[in-house]
Amino acid sequence: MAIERTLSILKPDATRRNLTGAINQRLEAAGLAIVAQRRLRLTRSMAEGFYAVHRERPFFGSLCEFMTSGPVVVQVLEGEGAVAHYREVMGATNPAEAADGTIRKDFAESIEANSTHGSDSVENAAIEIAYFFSEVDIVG
Ligand code: IDP
Ligand code: MG
Repeated sequence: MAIERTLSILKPDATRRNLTGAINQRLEAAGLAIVAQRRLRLTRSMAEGFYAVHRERPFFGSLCEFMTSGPVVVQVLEGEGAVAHYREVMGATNPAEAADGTIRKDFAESIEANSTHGSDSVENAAIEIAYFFSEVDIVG
């Protein structure tokens, strides 16, 4: 399998509960290297742009409100098959359906406040990484 990069976001419910270190420990233990990382507060337009694919969904407004409710940590993760691997490490979108030992099972508060974002394809990972990082910010 190829070395890939994926875009991760530690969401406001995670930063609010001081879970950045605990989640990062899971990532590194799973063989996902944090090759870029930045903490910021998303503006409404940044959140709407990032989640534009979901703009027709009923939860879009609430999701953007939540994503701007506190700081986030945006990260680039690198490793073997990192896109699919991180999706496995995160678990299902709804923590009630997430497998034991996954980040969302252990940390998520709800289907919306589910602690982490991970890109869903290599193609989207490249787009999402470029949304937050320049190539010079990523040190593998
Ligand atoms: P994913 O994060 O597992 O890829 P998506 O379907 O891409 O899930 O949804 C993006 C985000 O929107 C989720 O991580 C979650 O925060 C939120 N979300 C998804 N489905 C719902 C829902 O049914 N109600 C409220 N929020 C949702
Ligand atoms: Mg998604």
